[in-house]
Amino acid sequence: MSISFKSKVVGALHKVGITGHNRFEDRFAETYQRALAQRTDQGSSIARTHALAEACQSLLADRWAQTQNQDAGRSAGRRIHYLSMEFLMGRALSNALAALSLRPEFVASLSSSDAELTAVLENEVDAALGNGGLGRLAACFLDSFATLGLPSFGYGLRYEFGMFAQRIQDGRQIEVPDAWLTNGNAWEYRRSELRFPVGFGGTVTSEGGARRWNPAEHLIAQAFDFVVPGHGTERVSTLRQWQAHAAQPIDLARFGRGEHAASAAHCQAAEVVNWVLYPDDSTSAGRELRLKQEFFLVSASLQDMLARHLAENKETHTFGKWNAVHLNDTHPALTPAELMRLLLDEYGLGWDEAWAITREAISYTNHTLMPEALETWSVQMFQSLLPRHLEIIYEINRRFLSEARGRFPDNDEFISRISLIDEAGERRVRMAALAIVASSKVNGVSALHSKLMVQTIFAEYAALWPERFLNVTNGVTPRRWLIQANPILSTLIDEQIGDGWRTDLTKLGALAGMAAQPPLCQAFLAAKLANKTRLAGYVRSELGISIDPASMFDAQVKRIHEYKRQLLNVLHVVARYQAMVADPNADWTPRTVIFAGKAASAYHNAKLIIQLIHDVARVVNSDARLGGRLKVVFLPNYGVSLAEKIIPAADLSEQISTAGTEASGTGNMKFALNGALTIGTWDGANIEMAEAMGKENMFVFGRLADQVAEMKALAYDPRLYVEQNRQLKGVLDAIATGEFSPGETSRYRGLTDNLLNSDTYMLMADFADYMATQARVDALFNQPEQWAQMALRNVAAMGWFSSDRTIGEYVDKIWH
Ligand code: 26Q
Repeated sequence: MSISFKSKVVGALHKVGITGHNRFEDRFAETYQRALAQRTDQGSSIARTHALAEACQSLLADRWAQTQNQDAGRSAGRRIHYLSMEFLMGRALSNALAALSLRPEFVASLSSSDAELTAVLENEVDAALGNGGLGRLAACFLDSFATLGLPSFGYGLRYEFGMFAQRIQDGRQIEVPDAWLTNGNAWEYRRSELRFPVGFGGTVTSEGGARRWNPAEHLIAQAFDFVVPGHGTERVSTLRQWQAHAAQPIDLARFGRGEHAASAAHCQAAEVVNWVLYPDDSTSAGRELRLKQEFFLVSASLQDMLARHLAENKETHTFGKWNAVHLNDTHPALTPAELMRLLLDEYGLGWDEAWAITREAISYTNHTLMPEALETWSVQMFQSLLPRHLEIIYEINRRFLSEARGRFPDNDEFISRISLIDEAGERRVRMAALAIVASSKVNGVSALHSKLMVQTIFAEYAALWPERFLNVTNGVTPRRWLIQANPILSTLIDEQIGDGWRTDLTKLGALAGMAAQPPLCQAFLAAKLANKTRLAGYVRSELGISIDPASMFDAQVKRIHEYKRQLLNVLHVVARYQAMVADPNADWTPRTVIFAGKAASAYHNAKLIIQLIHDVARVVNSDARLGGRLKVVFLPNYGVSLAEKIIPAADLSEQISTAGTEASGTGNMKFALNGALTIGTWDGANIEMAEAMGKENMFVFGRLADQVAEMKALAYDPRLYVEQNRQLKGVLDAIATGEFSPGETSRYRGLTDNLLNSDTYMLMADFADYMATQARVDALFNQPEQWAQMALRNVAAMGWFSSDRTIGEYVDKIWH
């Protein structure tokens, strides 16, 4: 470095209007310098990334201590504990710099160029400890907890390997372990004093009337804290992640006998609990490990909460009053059983008092309507791993069913449907039932989903307790999904309506009245083009494919799942391709169709869809007759950071799930917030978005949820749709006969036969409407100013979809 670091920093501070000495910023500069100097490879950009993270972390530690002090008093109110097996945090550095108001101008002057700054930020690996929407929602919620200043903790597991990294080889997905901790993690803080034993297995005995669990083994749960900074506040939230260790160190005697591996076998067996995040379709193999993970999270978190509660001189019986414990889906649904065990067996409370505390504390969010996705655990496995918890669950069930019988006498069928134990076949514990019975409130994640939830999967429980069920529509944090991901659009919005929207997203509404102004439309299009150009550069460097930033960027990025219907999108692409080849001189609107997403490793059809996208892309992208007016790209390894690149650059957002299947969606919100138009079905949160922006500002198509249900009930026959539609028949024939897979002509017969014979997700029924709607999309894209107006109306309507609003509703209606 030619000029001294300190003078650079002071210069930078002047540039952003911060002056003075011995202040926060000076400390940051000094900490950064020290961290950098401690690294032997001082000049490298990786060293800078680490040093910057360490400097931010040290400042955040002050805020953490300050927040904990504030929250310890009785005046702070109730604490929220958000239990989740998944937190998809993505990168932290850019977010931390923004939260600490040490933003780009400042950092830029520490680096020699913008490119270097970008490289420093891009070095950071994503914390990808989640599968998809549910995990990212938890991360957005932590951001809102901190920003809204709510006393709160997120609780999760410190997985050694997060969501697998996706590689593509010959068009096929390959899963590679995501070894995200290899280079260390500057953000985590090991809380050596916070260790709790977690038992497994063993027996239950009676001691003077009381039950006592004698576990066969204990693991130690060690806390690692990740500080989540708020924006526009010094408040922070904490993500506390548990790491499993063996209770005993290595066996020195065995080691001495030369049995090196055996001397540490129990250590490794303990740490297996933290090895991997389960993918969402996991098969029965390894299910026991998943149950162990779930209990480990629940037990350590509850012990931590109780210890804090008592350390603050609060009484055991007020635990529920001071602590809200929220279950992110049923994955932590052992919470009521473990809390009851702790209160009954460890703290000696009576059943009624313990149950009242448990019910007061717990609430639960459901994220899916698919009956096959509802978690159940075999009673036998429960018995061997958690015998005392099984007893408690039986007792909860006995009391619950006796209450229900009182209200619905002589209705055994009803009783067997609501029981916590599924008695059909191998007996199993129904985790959703346990969560509902033990919760004060149960919510769905969009208006439609919450309505269907009480009409279908949870109808019986809703009949018993209608007041227990409610809706809280999802939201996304505007800090990451607009301010950080899209600085160009953010600046444009500042210029139009001031920067008040940055702290109150509903202020975006002011844009609606300006949407018709031609100069604003032009500026919007220019901002979009800049983001598209950046993405085009990324696509070129990753895939070697050149795409035209002037073409429509049409994006579908999310987990690959049949219900999300990436295949319907592919059918449209093939239909368009065939039509273009048949009439190459027609006035085709240029399109770039962008896909990204991971398929669960055991999900055969999802993996085939990825391969089909690649096969179609190869044929389409190399067909000179199209003159580059249609391109298809699949960007590998979708995750938070890739989403931050794709979403700001999209013109069109594909949200095309079969109506009634997507609980909410949150990608849909991120796209609209960034000025993409949506082509979507009347499903999940698409509906509320359309209502907020006016239905005329969204491209809505397809059968409605009740029509889907009705057609299913009336023996739906997909072949009728194919016979009536020559274009659809041509598309299916081409795929089925191997036009895109000449080396293996029958590769996609399974997929096409499925569509013709069962078509569970009704692609055939929605195809014609989808095609017609895509034609309307093309027509509007040819009128850029009209397009921009509609996109601006979309942005203006998205204020309500901030996760700050969502969390506000949870606080009012659920957590109090
Ligand atoms: C279950 C058992 C064993 C192993 C894994 C799982 C498992 C893991 C993850 C089951 C489900 C998930 C993830 C579900 C999920 O992401 N759901 C999405 O949640 C979003 C936030 O509410 C919604 O917007 C999406 O609509 C919903 O699909």
